[in-house]
Amino acid sequence: QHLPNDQLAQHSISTSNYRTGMTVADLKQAFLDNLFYDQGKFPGLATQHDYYMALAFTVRDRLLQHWNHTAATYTERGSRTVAYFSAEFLMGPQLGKNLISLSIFDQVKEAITDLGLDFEMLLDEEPEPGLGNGGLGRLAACYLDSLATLEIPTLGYGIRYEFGIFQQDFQEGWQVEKTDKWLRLGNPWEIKRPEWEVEVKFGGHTVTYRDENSRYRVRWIPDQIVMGVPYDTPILGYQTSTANTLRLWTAEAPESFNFASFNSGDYLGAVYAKVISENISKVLYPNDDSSQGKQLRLTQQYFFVACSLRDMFRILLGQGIPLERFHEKFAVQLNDTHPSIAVAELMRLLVDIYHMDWDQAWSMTQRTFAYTNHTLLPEALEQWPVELFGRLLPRHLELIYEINHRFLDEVRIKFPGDEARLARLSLINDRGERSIRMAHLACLGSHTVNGVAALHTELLKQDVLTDFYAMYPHKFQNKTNGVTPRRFMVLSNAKLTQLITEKIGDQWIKSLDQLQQLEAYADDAEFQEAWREIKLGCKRDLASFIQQQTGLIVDPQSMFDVLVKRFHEYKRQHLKLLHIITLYNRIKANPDIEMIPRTFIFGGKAAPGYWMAKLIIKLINSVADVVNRDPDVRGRLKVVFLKNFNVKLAQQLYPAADLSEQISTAGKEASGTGNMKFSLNGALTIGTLDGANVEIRKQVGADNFFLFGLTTEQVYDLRGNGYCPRHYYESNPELKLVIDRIASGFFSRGDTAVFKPLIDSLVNDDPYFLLADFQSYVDCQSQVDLTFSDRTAWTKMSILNVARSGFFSSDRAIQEYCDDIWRIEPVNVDLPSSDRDSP
Ligand code: GPV
Repeated sequence: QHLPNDQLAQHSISTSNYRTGMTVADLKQAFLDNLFYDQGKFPGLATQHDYYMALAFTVRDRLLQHWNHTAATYTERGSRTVAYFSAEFLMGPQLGKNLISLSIFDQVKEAITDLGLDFEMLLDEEPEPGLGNGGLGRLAACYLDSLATLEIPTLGYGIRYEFGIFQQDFQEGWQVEKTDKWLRLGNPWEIKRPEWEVEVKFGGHTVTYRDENSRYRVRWIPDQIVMGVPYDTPILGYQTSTANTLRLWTAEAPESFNFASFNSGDYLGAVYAKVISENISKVLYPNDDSSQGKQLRLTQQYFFVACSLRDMFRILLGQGIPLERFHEKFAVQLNDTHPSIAVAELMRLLVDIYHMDWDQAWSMTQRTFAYTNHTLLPEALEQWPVELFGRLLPRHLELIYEINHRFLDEVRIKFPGDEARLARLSLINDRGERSIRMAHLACLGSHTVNGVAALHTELLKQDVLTDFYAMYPHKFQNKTNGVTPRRFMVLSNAKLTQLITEKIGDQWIKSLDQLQQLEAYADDAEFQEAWREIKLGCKRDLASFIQQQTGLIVDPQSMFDVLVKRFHEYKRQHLKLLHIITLYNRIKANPDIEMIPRTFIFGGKAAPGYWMAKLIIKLINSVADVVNRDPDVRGRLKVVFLKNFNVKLAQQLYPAADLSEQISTAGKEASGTGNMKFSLNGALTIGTLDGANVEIRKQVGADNFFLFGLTTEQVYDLRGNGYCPRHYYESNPELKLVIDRIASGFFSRGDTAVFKPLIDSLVNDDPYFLLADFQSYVDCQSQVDLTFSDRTAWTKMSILNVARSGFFSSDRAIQEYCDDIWRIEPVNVDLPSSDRDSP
């Protein structure tokens, strides 16, 4: 039975009482109330965490109005909805972000401060929800933010990992990993929805049978069943009434399953089966830009995709929309190939369960999905051995064979007699161990395929997906990535936000292009001074954080030169290191040499199984040890490696950076998004023509960007003509000295073995062309120094970088997805009149 809607409206929680009121007095009362009734604590016994929880619940009460009304509106209207499928959502802390969205940051701060508590400390108390590795997961989070802000009905679908990305620590300079128990003290932002649990099948075999019309059908007889239970988190739009939902799935054992073993006395066996089921959502795979090929990973992928599609059918049918309109109700975006098994699963649901004919099912499937590719690296392109795949998903394997069969017939018509092309395009890779190419399944099952930066999309068309481009050129689009200014400017850089708003008003927060108006102040001496003061303030804050974390004292007047991102050889953190050692060597050779003081700041995790990346981390820490202690350096160079880089730390770093290092080998970084966050906080970029760097340089102007290194084409040519890194080593004395110093054990207390694998790789192979780019990089860094010593010139460039980076808002990116891929319109959510104008 249902309560009539008008009852709901009449008794709708009103903002005039303290439970959801927005005045400072209401907020104080509600906070104390939650401390008492939810945490069951009185102030004398309460921990920082109790205070954080009480505050989080106070905020949650205030967003439920938005959340419930949004859900009611979408349900009533049967609104077209984006379903964003992603194995990762790197959301970052929610409290501060929600305060900004609700426009109650200042009131809440006042209420908490009035009560005698440290507001910043409470914000800091929130554990990071690290359900992602890096760029891909953070992009999903920025996109949810923009979708809500643009009032687009959206469901984010993914996995509620019990352990997110590991916590990084250092032992003797080596990375060590600790499990991330982010849920240990409870998560106030999620609501469990056990009533919407679904069953997911695994394994077993298929049988054929004839239905009532004696049509041939297939039934899947699984040998394992797992329950998926959804947990919902609200995603507030910025200053809108829209609150969308992030729905993450947890695996649980079915209550009744394995009762047989229970009754036969195999109690431990039954419990063991339960443990096995629950392993599915236990831990996030810590690999970035590379696939591990483990069965558990495929299990995770199918688990969340199957849960999500089932959930979408429940919603569809619950709204009385006929099955045949699934693709009109939902636009599904596949965030890389991780959820691409959805193509086969939707076919299975339509054909096997709903008995739709193949052609209609396939047409609906292709109209439902769109696929975003995030990488050109061969090791990241997922391929599942047919063996493994068939054991876990026997019916899906049959369906993929059928899809492939029909597809290859289509290829034969378009390209008669081209056997080589058939082999290249096939969903099945026949070379070596037979495997399924998930990128091919994703391309084929989608109406649109997009890259994440202009260069990346071009390289997809010319290289990685060139045969698909030849088949379906109309499917390919570019959608350059973007980042949300709400988190990465308003929340993390309050002073800069205030200064900008004083000059151009506050519309830029929702229309980032308006930052252009700042150009008028680029030469204004007073504005420049204020701009510099803000940067200096952020650098002071970071300096005190560094001292507290590492004990190192760094000078806020020095240039803060920042390189933060996941560790990967293609991202070339070790090229930065070659530069640092070059400067160090110059000081050792000539202790009185004039040098612009720099603080080098590193951050980032390496995949636990990626040995070379871990060795690079060790080398950074070893160089830091030597350089920071050497009295000859006289503080001119400081090397800091901040452990456990995550969203929280990122928010402290971008505002304090002078120089943003974006130094990947050209043609390797699909886009990058950190590059955009730096630029929007007034850092200047030193970078290669890779990923979105190309577009940043175009937007801010070549004069306001430090460019170095080979182009993609030059890299291809050099590789084709037999690249010989040793030649660079032998002919460049400064480079040789750097490499020899590392090899000699200078940074490792005489140990010549430890860094040998890295040195050998560089001098003999150098697959990422560090030695080829070394001189260009070092020269460009001298240019950086020269510019930095002219404060006015530097500040002007910094202002222009911000003024011209509005393009990199995720709002712009999402608007393009809405217009060109999803064909979806906003839905305005109206709150009951009593609440509309609050606070
Ligand atoms: I594939 N990316 C990532 O973080 N993890 C992955 O597994 C894969 C891609 C990244 C790319 O490396 C970045 O260049 C890009 O900016 C980001 O995805 C978002 O598109």
